[in-house]
Amino acid sequence: KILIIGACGQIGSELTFKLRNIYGDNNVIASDISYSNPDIVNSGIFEIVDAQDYASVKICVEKHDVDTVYLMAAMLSATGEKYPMKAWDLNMTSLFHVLNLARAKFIKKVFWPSSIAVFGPTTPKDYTPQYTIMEPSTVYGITKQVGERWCEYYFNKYDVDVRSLRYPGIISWKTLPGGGTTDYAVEIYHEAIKNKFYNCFLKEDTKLPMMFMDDAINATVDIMSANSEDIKIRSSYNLAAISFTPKEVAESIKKYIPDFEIKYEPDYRQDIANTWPKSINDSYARQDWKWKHKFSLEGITKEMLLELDKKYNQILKKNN
Ligand code: VAH
Repeated sequence: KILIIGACGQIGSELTFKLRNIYGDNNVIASDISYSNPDIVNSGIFEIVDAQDYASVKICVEKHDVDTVYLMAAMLSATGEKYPMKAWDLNMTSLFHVLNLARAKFIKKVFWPSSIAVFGPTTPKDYTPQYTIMEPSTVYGITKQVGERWCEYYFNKYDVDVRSLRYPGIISWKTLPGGGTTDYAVEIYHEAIKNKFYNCFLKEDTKLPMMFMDDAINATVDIMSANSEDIKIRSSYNLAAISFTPKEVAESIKKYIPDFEIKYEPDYRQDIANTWPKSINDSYARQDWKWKHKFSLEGITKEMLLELDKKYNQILKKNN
């Protein structure tokens, strides 16, 4: 059985639906610290699990005979800068609990998300290689860098089958992200549909690695279903699809909503984005377990506007 910790979140929620489609509803247990996402809570087996409480995780694992855990609970980059110790505690304690359950053989396989946030201001920014200088300057990035070291240590020392991906910014329409720096690339579509205007918290030329949620979910399913011997990197794989700037997103939206307006008022999240790469070299993922992305910026914009137009107008129709 599969347990998703943090199933109410941006990635966790879509991972829950995808894994239920593949493995069957009764084989996937969704869990989170609260009932914050009704779509998840009401659509299958749901448990309250506190990822920072070893007993809470262990009880759920034993109750449902779990052998695979996707640990998707974390505090992201922007919120992490506001609450550094909370971000460190949540991101690290939850990882140790899951790794130690695997070491003690209560579970067989672990997925843990890393991020391009492991790279810092001294990392080469263009086509950032898998192996390079990593001096992350955000709390979130530090937790991802040290988490990768622990994942590799538990694989080498205790034979724990833990697999990880350095996700770029992820764009989706089903569940809003929380507290990320790349969240502008989600908010902009919602605001374009609702108000035809977006006040962007990053500068127009801030180029960042990005990916549509479907690509990120497929990569996660692919790496977890690959043969163990094909997973040659046990820290975390670079993963890439496309890179773009807020200006490029705005231009792609204007093709559908010609009178869409955007303003740029950079805030503290600009300082975070400035430390991250512009593009990522993910050749190891493409060679080791045949990763390839599908969605271009045009494809993302079309899908996002189509789905959000349905979502909001349906609400508008219902309320009229
Ligand atoms: C964040 N969405 O913005 C996350 C992600 C690369 C960005 O790690 O913090």
